[in-house]
Amino acid sequence: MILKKADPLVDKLIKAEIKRQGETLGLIPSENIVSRAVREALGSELTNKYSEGYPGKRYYGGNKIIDQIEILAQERARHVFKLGKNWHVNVAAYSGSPANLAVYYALLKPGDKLMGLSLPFGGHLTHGWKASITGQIYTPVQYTLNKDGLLDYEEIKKLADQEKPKIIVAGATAYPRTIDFKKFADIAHEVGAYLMVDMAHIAGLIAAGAHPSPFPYADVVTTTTHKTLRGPRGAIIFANCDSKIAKENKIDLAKAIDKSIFPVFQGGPHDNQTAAIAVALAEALKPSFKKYGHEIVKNAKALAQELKKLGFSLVSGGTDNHLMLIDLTNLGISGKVAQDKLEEAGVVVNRNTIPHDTRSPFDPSGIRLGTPSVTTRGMKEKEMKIVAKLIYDTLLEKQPQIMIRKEVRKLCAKFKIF
Ligand code: DSN
Repeated sequence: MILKKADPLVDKLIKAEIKRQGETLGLIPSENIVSRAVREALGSELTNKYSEGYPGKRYYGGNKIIDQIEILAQERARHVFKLGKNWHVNVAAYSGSPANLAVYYALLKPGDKLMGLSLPFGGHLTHGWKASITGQIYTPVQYTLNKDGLLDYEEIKKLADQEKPKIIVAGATAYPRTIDFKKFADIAHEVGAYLMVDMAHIAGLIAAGAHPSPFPYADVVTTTTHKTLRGPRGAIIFANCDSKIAKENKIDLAKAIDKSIFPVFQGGPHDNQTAAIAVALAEALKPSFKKYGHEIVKNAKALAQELKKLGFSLVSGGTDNHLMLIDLTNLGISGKVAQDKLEEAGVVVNRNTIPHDTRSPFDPSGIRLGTPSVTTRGMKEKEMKIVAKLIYDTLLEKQPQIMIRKEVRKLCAKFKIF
């Protein structure tokens, strides 16, 4: 009511976006729907505060309460991922990209080799892709996937042995299969590299026990907090204080990473965001979140299976996690056309390159779909079959688009967000 009066235009736009989210099927695997409690913390008066520094070591007065909030978020993060005191937790990074860059700054010198999964194969910009500063300041070494769209640990090992990177990043934005963190650790540690796991996409699955944890193996783990973890936008960096590689390099991981976030990359943390992260982490500690994480995977498997039944070709043949990639090559439509058609019908996905794509990233051969949001809405395997059919009818033009849009609205009305 207050916003409506103060700024009717922004109020109207927010309401339009709420309506759009409510009436469409959000299948972008990096998106989710946060609780009202998370939104309340995010929209709280904590945004009024400046707190440069860390708990007990602030550069501004008035931070006694903020300190408690930050410590609470750190402790909850430790509980969610079942970590001992040897893991240092930094919850101050604004988001995933600056968190990753801050880790590199802490551990690398300009020109050092940074090895990660190539972006068109499902990696991330910040894993050393040439368009990102991470591929410009550091020397990128990029691994890819085999012809079946799978990580090839022997090839990754060969590349690591040959290039001797300083950091190997394990983690992806478009990889539908389980990642073997032990294999990555063996490869990295044998060449004296740090294993950094960017678990952003699968953090919620790891918290729920629906994907193996990287913590027994990694030197550093980064994550965003807004994907499967279902919190506000933000990031967490975890540093393993027992890291042998760090000790060999005489680096105090915790100190180096904290310093890199502040004062090297950032000024004051976003305290409202930290509080919202703490709220989301408390939610992730509940038994219902465990169930949620497993349901995301069950739904993804059901959606993948149904899409395959309908004749779609999926990269790697299916999924073990929350996402899948449809290879549209034999349908004769591009990822962009598919994304646009689906959006018209009320199904929101993102176009994506597929491994060994011959098309451009702007108009690639695939689309990426995931189940975190629809699972939050309460949809189950039965609904995934309906969703698959709606995608099929849209892309193969089996029904007039207006009819599909109606069906999408009806389904969304049964599984309300707000
Ligand atoms: N943009 C995110 C995603 O969609 O996967 C990664 O940061």
